[in-house]
Amino acid sequence: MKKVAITGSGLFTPDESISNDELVASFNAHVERHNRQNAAAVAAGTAEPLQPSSSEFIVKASGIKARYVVDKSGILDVDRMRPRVRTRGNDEPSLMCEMGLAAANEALRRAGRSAADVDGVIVACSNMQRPYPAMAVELQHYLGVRGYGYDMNVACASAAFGIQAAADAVRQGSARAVLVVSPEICSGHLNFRNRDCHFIFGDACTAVLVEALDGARGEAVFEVLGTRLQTQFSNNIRNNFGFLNPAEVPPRAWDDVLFAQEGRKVFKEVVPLVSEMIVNHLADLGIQAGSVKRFWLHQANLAMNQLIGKRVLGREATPQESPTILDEYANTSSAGSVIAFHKHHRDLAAGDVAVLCAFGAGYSAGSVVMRKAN
Ligand code: CO8
Repeated sequence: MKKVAITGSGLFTPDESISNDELVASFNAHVERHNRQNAAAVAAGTAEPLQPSSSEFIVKASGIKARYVVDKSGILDVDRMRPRVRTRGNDEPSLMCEMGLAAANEALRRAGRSAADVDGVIVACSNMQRPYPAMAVELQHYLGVRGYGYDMNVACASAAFGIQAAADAVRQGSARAVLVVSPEICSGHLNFRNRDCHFIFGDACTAVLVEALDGARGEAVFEVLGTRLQTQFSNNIRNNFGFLNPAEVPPRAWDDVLFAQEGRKVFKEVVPLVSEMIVNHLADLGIQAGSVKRFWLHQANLAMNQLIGKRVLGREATPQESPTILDEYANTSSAGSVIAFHKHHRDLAAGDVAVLCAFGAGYSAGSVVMRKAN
């Protein structure tokens, strides 16, 4: 069996960013208009007024200060409150493919590889732009990769699941190298009219190249010491969007096919699940948690990550040990932990051990324990 490594990573960040103040101004304009239009019903006691959002709440509850998005004006337009995405012809790359190309090409460049060195492309993310042809096959085509491509969706944990699949393929010799690409256009299915979640998500795309350790020539090479996956059914993060929506009787409400969650319950249930998974995974590999130099955690909530750090280390993790990118990017679903990895690995030394851990809807969680090789 071959030893396996992550030898390059790439990140696509949309040009446009929305601050909390900008998002809250749009949301509150919607609230004021709705309450004005429904003033009679509110006065009669037959309708509840909508409550305004606030930047202070968002930062305090989540740590999020801004988010990058594929279309700012459509989201902030009170008459629309969703991104505008140009409908593309079948003969041009999809938006997800375009984002994937940028991230994948950077990962290849950093790994010192080209498309000719790659045998597989896995698109691992929460939402596919269409069911088929698979996004991964389209991306493979535009990258010029021979071999195979397939899509997988395990919500926010998708990248960790993709890395395990890629590592298994390389280790067993069925592929020389596999790209794991996570394009997330979370703004497309976020309910910007829902105060509880309108601030949570942002858009981005990441890619990592997984190949044999032997012969790796990336700028920074991380040997994969082990991967672990876990799932446990929960309806606390749910999206009912699907191909049967047009056939469903009675039809669902417009907001029932968008992201919804019980944030408090998710927080309480996922923290112990993830902390135990990391502790057990490290113990099974004979690694002391205290010797781990970096944790690249899923970027959903700052307090959640601080608590996980505390449970794993028995003390608070420093910002260097557990870097945060959600302040700038918000929750980018499966891309989040890989963005943290991409932006915060260059200072590590050869021999340093680090953990990438992603978690989210399902529930689903995955950890990748790595050691820096060069
Ligand atoms: N402004 C002002 N007040 C607000 C707002 C707001 N925007 N929103 C809620 N409030 C109020 C509430 O009404 C409540 O008031 P009251 O106490 O009077 O009832 C009070 O503030 C507290 O509300 P919450 O209990 O909801 O607030 P929390 O402190 O729990 O914070 C969070 C909410 C930030 C959502 C927090 O619970 C959290 O982050 N939890 C973890 C969630 C998580 O990790 N989810 C992972 C989901 S992501 C994932 O898996 C990917 C899914 C697929 C990708 C989807 C892409 C779109």
